[in-house]
Amino acid sequence: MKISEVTAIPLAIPPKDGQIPWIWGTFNQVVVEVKTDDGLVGYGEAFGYGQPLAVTAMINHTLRPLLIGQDAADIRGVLDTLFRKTHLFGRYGVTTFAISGVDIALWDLAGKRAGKPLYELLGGAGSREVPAYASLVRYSDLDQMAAHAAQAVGEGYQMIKLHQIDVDSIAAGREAIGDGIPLTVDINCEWTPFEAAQMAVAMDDYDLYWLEEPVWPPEDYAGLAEVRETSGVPLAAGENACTARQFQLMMEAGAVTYPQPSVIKVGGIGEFLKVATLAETHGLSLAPHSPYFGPGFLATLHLLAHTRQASWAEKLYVDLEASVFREPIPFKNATYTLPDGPGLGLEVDPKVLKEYRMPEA
Ligand code: SMN
Ligand code: MG
Repeated sequence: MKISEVTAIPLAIPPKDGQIPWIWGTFNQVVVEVKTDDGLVGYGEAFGYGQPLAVTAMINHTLRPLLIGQDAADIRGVLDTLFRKTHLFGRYGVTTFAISGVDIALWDLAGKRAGKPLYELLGGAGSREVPAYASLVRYSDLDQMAAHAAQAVGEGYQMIKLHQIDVDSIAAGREAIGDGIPLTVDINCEWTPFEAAQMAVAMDDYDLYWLEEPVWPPEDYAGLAEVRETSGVPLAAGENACTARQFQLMMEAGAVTYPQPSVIKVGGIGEFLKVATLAETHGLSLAPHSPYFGPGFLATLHLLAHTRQASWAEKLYVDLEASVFREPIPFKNATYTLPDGPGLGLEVDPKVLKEYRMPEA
């Protein structure tokens, strides 16, 4: 079965009315559509928040010619070709985000061809129930932040992540959610290791389950290891790491308690699985990064159910005006039920792809 068409579709679906936009702009989704000569269509997603057109161009102009005519069933071989033929453009960043989207689409195709859900192709799942934690956006208004945190707990979320970066906000967040709920804080790479160690200790007065990406730059694994050791606070990081190679360096440096592979950035499903194996051999639990809404979120649910190395999926606490899927992902009491349709398990809605498609510059 040969690949006959590859198209990256950049989307801009706004949040529902009244919901706070994320500081990085719109929640762009780059959906990757791969067709084969026997009439099947697979969907993937490549990371494109803030910069959807760069990733779209990488797929449509650089990867597409390498893909047309290749055997869609040979996912490993195809991925190896993509990585080797693009390494001159930089292995870590847009190139690997783009490759991730293609990889997910090829797995979706493989599932559709076999008539099996992705988790079965991977070797099965213990349970199709996947609990989620609520990941709040960063609020400038503390009362608004506290109200959303309390609302999430009221809806049944068993863990909350804040993106606030000052101690007062963390105090307010803890007060809003009460003592029994694990609280994590995501800094998005602001501080030197010295500053980070001080802030980690100060924030840990409010009992942090993990502190996420406190150090700039994100690949300062020695700096993260220093913060982890001197503060004693569990650290999470990895959404800015691409390929299992970078995770290997991170884990060998002792940088993280919770590695956070992001399936639409790390290189796709195959690369995520390698990270899961690395984590297992280092005795670490995964905390996958998944503030997504489309095929990348579904792929994460399959991986979580299959690897059983993580307790929660990350649910960005925002709703979008429309979904790329015809049906919602079954969700109750802050827990998703993995769909068991073939491939990723849900059908993409072509009307939504058309209506929210961005013009390509
Ligand atoms: C994050 C990254 C990208 C988009 C939204 C949120 C954040 C997280 O770093 O881990 O949730
Ligand atoms: Mg993060």
